[in-house]
Amino acid sequence: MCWTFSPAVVPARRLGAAGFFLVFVMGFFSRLKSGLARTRVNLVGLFSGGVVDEEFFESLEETLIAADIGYKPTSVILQRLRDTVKLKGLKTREEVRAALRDEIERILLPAQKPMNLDAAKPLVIMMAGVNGAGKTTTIGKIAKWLAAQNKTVLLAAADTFRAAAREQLAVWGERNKIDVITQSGGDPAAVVFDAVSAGRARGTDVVIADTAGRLPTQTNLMEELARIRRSQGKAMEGAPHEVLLVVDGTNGQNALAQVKAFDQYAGLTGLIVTKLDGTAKGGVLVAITAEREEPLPIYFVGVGETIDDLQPFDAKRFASALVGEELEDN
Ligand SMILES: Nc1nc2c(ncn2[C@@H]2O[C@H](COP(=O)(O)OP(=O)(O)O)[C@@H](O)[C@H]2O)c(=O)[nH]1
Ligand SMILES: [Mg+2]
Repeated sequence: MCWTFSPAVVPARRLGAAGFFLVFVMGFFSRLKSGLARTRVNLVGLFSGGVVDEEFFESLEETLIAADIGYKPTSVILQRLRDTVKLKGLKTREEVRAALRDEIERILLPAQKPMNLDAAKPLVIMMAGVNGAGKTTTIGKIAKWLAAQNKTVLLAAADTFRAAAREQLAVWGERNKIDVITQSGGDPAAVVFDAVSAGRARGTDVVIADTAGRLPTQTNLMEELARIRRSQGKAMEGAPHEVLLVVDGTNGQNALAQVKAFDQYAGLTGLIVTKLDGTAKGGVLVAITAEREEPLPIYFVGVGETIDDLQPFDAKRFASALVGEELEDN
């Protein structure tokens, strides 16, 4: 599965010549792992040998905080790790690494949930996020992923702020041979209304609405997002069925504030975290998930710029990749 090599070139370049070779021959898990290389690098150093003592725990704590796991989740993880070390009599750092992987996986697992593509027809998905988070790129990637599952897709170019945004979506649409609903007028609510109506009329499986980037502090734009959401409900009862926040993984802890604000205005149903290939802050997924008792599903993670660089989120794989363990590709 996923034996394409071109998509992996981007993270590979960042890893230098050795990384290039590695990525060239590797599959699914390795792509995630190479993507998380910058987050992982400090952890790998910690686990490369030595005794399990107080100094080790202190370095581990610093490293987890540096990976943007956050203070509170880090202290919970550390406490549980110390308990496990005592209880099970763990002696080696390698054993602690496995225990850490289990702790991270335990936190992330509730966020691992596949999107139910058959919840409605069309299933209407609205994308939201700050500028440059990766919304439009991710829509292209999801469209390809959906097409591979024989789902018909219609895109709504509701980022009406920038003409370039419409064109960018049109290019993604062309590449995937998918229609894009646009309007010369500037009202994003009207564009999504049209797109959902067209999706219903055509019997399309999935309608995905792109929206303009906005900051949580831009109250009028956040209110506009709520209006865009309502407009989809007018075209089809219950729509949008998914409201996804696209979060730039390099934003680190700021992602937490984004989740809160976008949820408040638009009622989020899930998350996509992008750019995990270029960040030392991959731990932010742990921070986001630990924040809520019932965490939002993380449907996908983005690990590169090309169309194949999107993976359904898998808690175990992510935790293993983060702590630098080996797992079989599949
Ligand atoms: N490295 C990397 N770049 C990404 C990823 N997702 C998106 N990008 C890049 O981020 C930039 C902004 O993406 P875009 O989709 O236009 O963001 P938007 O403003 O939210 O629509 C583009 O250069 C994308 O190629 C990712 O997972 N990894
Ligand atoms: Mg965009």
